[in-house]
Amino acid sequence: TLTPIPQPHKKPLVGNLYDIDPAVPVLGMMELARELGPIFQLEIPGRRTVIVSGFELVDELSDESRFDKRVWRPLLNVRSFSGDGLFTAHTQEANWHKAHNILMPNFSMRAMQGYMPMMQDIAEQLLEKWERLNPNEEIDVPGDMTRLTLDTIGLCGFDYRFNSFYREDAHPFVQSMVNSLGESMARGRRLPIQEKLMVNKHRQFQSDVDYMNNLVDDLIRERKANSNTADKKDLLSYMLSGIDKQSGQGLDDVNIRYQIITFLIAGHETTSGLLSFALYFLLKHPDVLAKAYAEVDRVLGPDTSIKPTFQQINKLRYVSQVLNESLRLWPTAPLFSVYPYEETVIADKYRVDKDSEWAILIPMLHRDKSVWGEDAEEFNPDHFSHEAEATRPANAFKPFGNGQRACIGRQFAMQEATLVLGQILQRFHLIDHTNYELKVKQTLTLKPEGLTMRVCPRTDAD
Ligand code: MNH
Repeated sequence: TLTPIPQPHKKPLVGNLYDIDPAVPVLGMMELARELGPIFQLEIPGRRTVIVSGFELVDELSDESRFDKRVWRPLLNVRSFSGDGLFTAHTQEANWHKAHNILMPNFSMRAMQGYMPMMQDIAEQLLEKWERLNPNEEIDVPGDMTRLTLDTIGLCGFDYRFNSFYREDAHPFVQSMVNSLGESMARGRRLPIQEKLMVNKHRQFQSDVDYMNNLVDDLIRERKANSNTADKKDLLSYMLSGIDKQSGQGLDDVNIRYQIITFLIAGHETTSGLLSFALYFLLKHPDVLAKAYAEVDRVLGPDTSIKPTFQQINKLRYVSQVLNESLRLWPTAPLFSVYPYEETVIADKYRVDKDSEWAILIPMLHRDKSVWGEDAEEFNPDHFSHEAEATRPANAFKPFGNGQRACIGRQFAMQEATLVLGQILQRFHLIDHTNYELKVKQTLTLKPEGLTMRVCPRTDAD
């Protein structure tokens, strides 16, 4: 027998529009999930969204024979500047398959080894900046992490240097990207009548999109004009020369532009948030920090003049547990959406039709006590110990999404984050000089807003 899905009381005309703080919808959804349980729905005129966070339900929705990724409202808005790039393409679009097949080899183990020198190059810039700070200067953690991750994907992906560590303000590309992502999110909440009145917002949006397109089109043009294209082992060279064996076709220039914008967006905000949350948790958990220091000292040793190797980074098992545990409590891409190929029923009682939006609320999935235990709300990297990993069911940990539409950059992000976090710990004491209180900021992704810290060289204090 079918059961109705819990829903907060609906108001006339606006439905549940005001049940959630538009500045941080994920926090509002988390609150509602705590109140209403593992499944609930929200309605605003013309739109119904079912929000699922219980493990059993998510497990069923992860069945790829029945469900596919939905490019839902927020992503459809982003699509106006990332087009049919991998992230915002529908699975049925020819370009998704083509690009997926062409780009997968760029994320193999071997490819990861190839990115190491470039990742080290950018990490070095961050470390040198921090080493040169005066004792009382504070670090804007999300700011520097965004510099790091943007510059890393720029260099590894397109041999482009944003040189963010040589700028006070964000690179104009980041500004345009943040603006246009913000506007995309805002559009998801406006009523059609409100949307018509947003002339200035629309003009600004267009100018931001034009700026991004121009920068990227220049990159493509320059690379094509350059004869030694084939020597470069970055994403762009694969995009330009790769042939999909299945269709026998390559990617066209417009699609390549969308892919580059996609990788610049998908490839840096999330990893930057991950590193910021990880540093936040380390600042607040001295016991965990001590264990991480011990591992880094054992694996990397004290000599900071030697760059960590690929093999060493893979040995930083506890550091990667810290990162996974950060992604568990604050998965920086907190939602993804699915639809059923055919109308169906889940858990034998909830109807899933093809038109409503179904979203997986990852932060609450990751706090499901039936999987993670009574201490699910606590930060403890032992949630990712060998033993815990061996017994945890599949689909309980989904910070990178699901199945064939899961994150293509997962290993890239983890390698980058482990490298830089390992090196930060090798060199610095971390100081929570403001006694920071967590405030989560949501754009397309999550970040600890206003997190600052101080560092001092470990050699001085030990
Ligand atoms: Mn990433 C898809 C999270 C780092 C490039 N990424 C996804 C999805 C999640 C996600 C969740 C699935 C979204 C959906 O189902 O709608 N990604 C992350 C997180 C990090 C991350 C939490 C870092 C931490 N992502 C990266 C990096 C890159 C990247 C780094 C590039 C180098 N991600 C992508 C692309 C997709 C994606 C491209 C779309 C893949 C596809 O659908 O084919």
